[in-house]
Amino acid sequence: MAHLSRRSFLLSAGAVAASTVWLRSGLAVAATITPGDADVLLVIDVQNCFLPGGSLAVADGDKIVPVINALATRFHNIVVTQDWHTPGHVSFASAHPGAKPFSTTKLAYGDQVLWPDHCVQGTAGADLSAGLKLPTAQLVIRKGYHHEVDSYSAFNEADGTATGLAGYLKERGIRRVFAVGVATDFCVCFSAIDARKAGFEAFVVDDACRGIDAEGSLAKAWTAMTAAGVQKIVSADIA
Ligand code: VGL
Ligand code: ZN
Repeated sequence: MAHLSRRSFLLSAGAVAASTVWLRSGLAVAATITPGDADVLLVIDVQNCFLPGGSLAVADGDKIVPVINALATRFHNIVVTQDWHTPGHVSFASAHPGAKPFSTTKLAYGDQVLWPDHCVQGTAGADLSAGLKLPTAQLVIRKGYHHEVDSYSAFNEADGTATGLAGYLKERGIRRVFAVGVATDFCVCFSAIDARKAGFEAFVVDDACRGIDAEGSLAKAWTAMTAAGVQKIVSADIA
């Protein structure tokens, strides 16, 4: 024990939750998160439709692929999501005569942004990016497959229906969820907040995400995530 470094002392003291630890001296020291058996990397919607060239492309979405691949080597548990819509899905503007993409409509469960057609089941656009290298991923969970209900969140559809992910993670003893992927302000945000609601600690690895950022949606998402207790970290915080 005499040779414990300051970092491992802090880790063993259980003091490390995020990227910085403040010592009583007022000094801030960088701390690292070392993923263990109770941690999962949740890789959200890194699908062709959301990457440059796709029908609902997120700017620089491709830049996160190598960051996620590197993070994946650190995690014992990895779950991947796919947005997985029926043809003519209720979230598509094309399903609402006269409606423009990125407009909003009211559905039974609340406000719904109407998107360009994207991530239709079984199409190349719905495939995970070919650059994503996640050989150790344990589960692929699909969402948004109910024709009349959208699902930004990996945990709950827009009408509240559970996807089963919370039960899966709990049965596997997972306590902390590290969310990455696209879009920060939609599927990552809703998933991270629902992770908190389901009782998990939730982290968003900011440099492993990109947002759509329509009309201030990215700033709004961070306000909501912070209020829900979601912690913003960067990939360098994980080793
Ligand atoms: C998403 C809009 C529509 C996302 C999915 O993955 O963030 N955004 N469907
Ligand atoms: Zn979608």
